[in-house]
Amino acid sequence: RTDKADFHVTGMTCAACANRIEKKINRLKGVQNVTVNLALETATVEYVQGVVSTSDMKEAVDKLGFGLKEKT
Ligand code: 9UX
Repeated sequence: RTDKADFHVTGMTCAACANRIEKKINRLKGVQNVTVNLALETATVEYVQGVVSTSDMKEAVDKLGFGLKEKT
């Protein structure tokens, strides 16, 4: 089934940062939709459970030099 995760994003300083993060998460298999908001420092991801995990997303974004923290 499809799940949705909301994250706080750290380290973004310009609009291109937000685009880079969006593209990176979007490339992960099982991700269906990504929205990154630079001003709000948030990311919302729709994904297929069991295909990709929030840990996978954190790892991918970490490699770009940004931080993702799931909101609870
Ligand atoms: Mo903007 Mo972000 O020049 O990694 S792209 S700072």
